[in-house]
Amino acid sequence: MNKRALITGITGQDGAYLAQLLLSKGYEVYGFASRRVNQTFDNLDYLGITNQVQIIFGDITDQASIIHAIRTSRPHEVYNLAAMSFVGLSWQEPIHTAQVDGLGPLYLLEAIRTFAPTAKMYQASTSEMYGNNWEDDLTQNETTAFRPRSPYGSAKVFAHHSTVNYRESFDLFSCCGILFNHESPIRGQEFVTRKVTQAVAKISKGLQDKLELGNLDARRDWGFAGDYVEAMWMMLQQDEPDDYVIATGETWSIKDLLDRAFFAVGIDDWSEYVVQNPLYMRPAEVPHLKGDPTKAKTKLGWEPKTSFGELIDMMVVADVKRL
Ligand code: NAP
Ligand code: G4F
Repeated sequence: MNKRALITGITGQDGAYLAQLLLSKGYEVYGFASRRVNQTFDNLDYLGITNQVQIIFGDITDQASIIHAIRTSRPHEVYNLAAMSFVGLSWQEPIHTAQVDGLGPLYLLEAIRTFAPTAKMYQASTSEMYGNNWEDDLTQNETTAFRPRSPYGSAKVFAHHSTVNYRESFDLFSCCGILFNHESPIRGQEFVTRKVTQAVAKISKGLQDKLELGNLDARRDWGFAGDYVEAMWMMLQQDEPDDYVIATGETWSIKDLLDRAFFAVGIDDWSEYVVQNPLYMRPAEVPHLKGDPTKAKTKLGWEPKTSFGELIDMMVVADVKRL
């Protein structure tokens, strides 16, 4: 019998890569997706798997629709990837963010506890939960304190603790993956890597003059989404549920990102193209993220396969090809 998986947020970057991975392993894949007026499945289309997944419409803030999805799919594994995932927007939509990213996972946990108590559950936690603790811990691991700096980070901390709490209180097999930034050719266009690779592709073709950015000194630990969804799956194949940091262990600044992306199209000096715009500065910044994936390596046997340079090259090439 094939295993059944329910993925919330299947239309997003990670949802699409995870669906592709699970299909390749013979899973029956159900995707929980919010209905849109002009419905598109661009990321699933990009990976060529739209017709292989079964979509159940619903909203993570509507518990009735979650229950419907659980009862319809009868999942062995549930991956909760649904979120308002753009940190920058979370200051403008703090309540919506708290509802979707904080309360949403709790509705899901409660539905699993009631209607599918043997299902294994993955919660998409994030390095954004660490916030401003880099002065204490230059490298963050599973024991590093959370000091969120955004409504998004705060909501994710609530969801993280709820997931751990349901594991400890009700014996649910619920795991949190504390994933550091991960990107791909289907990364949302509002995130800095994709914003840069798209602009670089256009600049290289003479279709754009300037790229407006915010803080160029922030540092992130960037990996490839295709590698990171493997870690999600591995967590649910263990004998015991647990939480894991998934990261590369390297950190790069936005300036490093610009160096690499412009270099990919043969431009050595990007200074004439890039301008800073206060519009893209955040009310509170997370200045430095660098994860320590030792536990994932030791216990799951997981390691990132794609380097930072390979990742940015892959994204630039894909954006040039799209033009
Ligand atoms: P993404 O591309 O923004 O995808 C988010 C998904 O959530 C989309 O499919 C979106 O659907 C769905 N969604 C939003 N609001 C919803 C709602 N109310 N009900 C149901 N679905 C809803 O994000 P991602 O990069 O794939 O990230 C996946 C998860 O990992 C997110 O929880 C994110 O916070 C977390 N995470 C991401 C990273 C990263 O670097 N990518 C790192 C750590 C953690 P629509 O597009 O239809 O709204
Ligand atoms: O690409 P970003 O928007 O990603 P951010 O804020 O780190 O969040 C992403 O990673 C988290 C994991 O740590 C996820 F949980 C979250 O869902 C999301 O996937 O910004 C990265 C950095 C920030 O320091 C930001 O201030 O880039 C800086 N930046 C500078 N100029 C910019 C820009 N970010 C964006 N989006 N746009 C700019 O123009």
